Amino acid sequence: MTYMKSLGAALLTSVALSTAASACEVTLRSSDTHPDGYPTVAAVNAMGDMIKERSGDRLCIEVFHSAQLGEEKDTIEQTQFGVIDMNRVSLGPFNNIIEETQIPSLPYIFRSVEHMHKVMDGPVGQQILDAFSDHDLVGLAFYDGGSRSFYNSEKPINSMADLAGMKFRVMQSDMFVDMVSALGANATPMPYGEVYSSIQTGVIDGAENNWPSYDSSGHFEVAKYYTLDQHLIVPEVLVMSKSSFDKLSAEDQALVRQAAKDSVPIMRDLWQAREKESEARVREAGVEIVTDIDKTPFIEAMVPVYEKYVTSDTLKQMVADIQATK
Ligand code: GTR
Repeated sequence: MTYMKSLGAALLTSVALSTAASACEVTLRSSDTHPDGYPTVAAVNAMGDMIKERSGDRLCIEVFHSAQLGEEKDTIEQTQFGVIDMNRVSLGPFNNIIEETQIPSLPYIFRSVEHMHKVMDGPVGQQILDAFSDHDLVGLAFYDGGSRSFYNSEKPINSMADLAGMKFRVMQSDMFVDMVSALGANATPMPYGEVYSSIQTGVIDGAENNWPSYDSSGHFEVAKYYTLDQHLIVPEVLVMSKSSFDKLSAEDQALVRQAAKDSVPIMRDLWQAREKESEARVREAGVEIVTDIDKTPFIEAMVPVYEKYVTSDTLKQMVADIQATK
């Protein structure tokens, strides 16, 4: 009898558990190129916890980290098609598709990370989020991507002249190809996942990125010269597929939008901590870092890039608004 009772209880428990585990009515599949634990991945996971709790366990997010769903450019297309529900990406790979995203991706457009936060949290940021809706996407929130600088396997870069003729990988954005050319070097656009082996085999001399990516990608192992020229402060963005978004009730749409916004301060805190950790880790690994670099020639060299990409009145106004943001 006792045995039967406990068997029954065990069965009941296991039924309860499996119901709990499958309680999510909708699970949004979200893509990220970074490994588990990276601030962007952790922030979307935190957002997932929020929507699960706030929806009474109906709505969930599953983050596919480490480029499990593909490289950024491909996952963006799949998000537009509704094959992927959510995506956390840099604004860089959107540059060729949505022209407004080029503006916060312009070299040296932001004076500091604080300036970038002020702009992206304000009307210009909203204008960019709204621009996604013409491209089968819903812009939810911006995340941090620190500042990006050049690293290479050949030599320390102490001035712009040292870049002459070198070959760097850039994100798949025409504007970044022109940026590197304007600095006197050559650019090869390629997916993030191909960079390590391309540096290792000498196909390229180096690439450019922030501390956490330089660290987590292992690029510092094959490119040990890092120069803090900080040419880009490109925000990252969390988007949702319009077709997935349209399937949600108005109430759930509001819930998703709010949780995305609520994940931003979490992301910023994680980012700040991770930048320090990553810097310490790569310094410890013996990377040679050039911090004392005159950025003036770099900034001056960007004039033709601005002329080529800041063309319409709308884009010019966005640049003016950013520069006027204190
Ligand atoms: C990282 C960014 C990624 C990806 C990568 C790259 O800093 O977080 O989304 O864009 O750079 O260079 O491809």
